[in-house]
Amino acid sequence: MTRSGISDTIAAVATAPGSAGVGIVRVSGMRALEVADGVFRGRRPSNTRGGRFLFGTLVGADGEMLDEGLCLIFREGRSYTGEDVAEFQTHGSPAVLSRVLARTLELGARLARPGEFTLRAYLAGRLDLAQAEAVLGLVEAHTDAARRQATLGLSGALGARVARIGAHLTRTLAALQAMLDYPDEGVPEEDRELPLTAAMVELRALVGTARAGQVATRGARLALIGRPNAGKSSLLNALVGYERSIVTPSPGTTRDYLEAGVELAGVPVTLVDTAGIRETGDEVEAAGVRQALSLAGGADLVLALEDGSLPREALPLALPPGARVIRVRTKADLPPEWTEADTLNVSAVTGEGLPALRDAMGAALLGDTSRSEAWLTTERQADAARRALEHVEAAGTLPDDLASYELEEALRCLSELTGRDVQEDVIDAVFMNFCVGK
Ligand SMILES: Nc1nc2c(ncn2[C@@H]2O[C@H](COP(=O)(O)OP(=O)(O)O)[C@@H](O)[C@H]2O)c(=O)[nH]1
Ligand SMILES: [Mg+2]
Repeated sequence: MTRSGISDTIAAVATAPGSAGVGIVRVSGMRALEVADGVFRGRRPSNTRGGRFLFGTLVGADGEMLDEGLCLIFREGRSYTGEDVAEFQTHGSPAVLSRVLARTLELGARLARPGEFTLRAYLAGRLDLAQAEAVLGLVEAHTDAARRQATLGLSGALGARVARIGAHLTRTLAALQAMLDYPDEGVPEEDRELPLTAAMVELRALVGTARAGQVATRGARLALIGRPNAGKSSLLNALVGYERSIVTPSPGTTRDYLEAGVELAGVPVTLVDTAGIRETGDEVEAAGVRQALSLAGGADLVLALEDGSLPREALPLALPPGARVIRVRTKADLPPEWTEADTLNVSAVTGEGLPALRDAMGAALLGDTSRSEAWLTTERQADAARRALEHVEAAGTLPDDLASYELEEALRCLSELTGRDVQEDVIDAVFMNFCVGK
């Protein structure tokens, strides 16, 4: 499907549905300016140079005025898609936009598929696949961390990071080839070892950003777990800054789970308050306990709370294996019954320890990734980078001729990441997630 209909002229409403000050209809393709001549009255778009805009009226088939507005003109080679493009800025009314769009379709344009403008930009070589994904990330960014990563991706920073790793691999391959071709000459060990080590280190760091990248774009779920009365609901309220969850001195108050959203380190985090974990004869409460453990298993991060003002009791049930956990000793304002080194002391009442807890949560979610570097932000990118790393690690353990094969495979995975060497179905899957008009 990727390249089918690529010579058609396409049109779509580019702005969000609903009323707004301004709305945009976009037309791209060989006949874009001819279509614009048909719908726009003023100076003729097809007689206008690229990079200009015209003021005039938009008209229907019978010459009826649909709206007043602007026509922006971009010429082939100097537009988002790389093709001739006309953009109409009208009043952002659904009635106006649907009539203007309908008129462009009557004049020979076809309705664009989701992401088709960006797909054309990709096919024209104006964006690589990672940049196209960044466009989508920018359209969908709800937090500053997501926006930052999308702009880094769009600027080509991810592509540059990948290219640097590729260059190390190419140098290694050249050294291996020289050793095979001229076995007597002797290739200095460092020509082979240094770039391979550099590639491995940089690729590991890149793979290590995948988690942060996904958390930044998709957000994270964080479950608060502990015995009844450990202070889970109080801590959730302290973190969100208002009384979201009921707090009482009687244990077993929270039976169902409850969610609240906060932003942490620029990332949207859903905090989940759960039923206190204990052995109980109450069927509803027992169901809540089972649910709490399964929520902990599905969370990106678990806060395991223990009351610091009472003698310590182990949880009657084990936390799911593999869960990322921050241990919290609650009620730090009361005289301590116990302490432990790697446990954060927090009081929901005085606020003591909350900044340190927020820092720890941010660090656990984002890792030690540098905010100024480009991260892997989609599962597709992460998968390609992980496969590249496997090949590079394999190369490090193999004799030269087999190592060369692994390095070539690694290079293939890297070019898949930026989209220079990808199957059509992968491209289709990327653009399927876009909205119409982008
Ligand atoms: N002194 C003190 N009491 C707390 C603190 N956090 C919770 N509590 C009290 O402990 C009891 C249980 O708190 P709650 O948040 O409902 O615990 P949950 O059952 O784990 O949700 C309530 O009486 C709270 O007022 C704290 O930081 N300091
Ligand atoms: Mg509670």
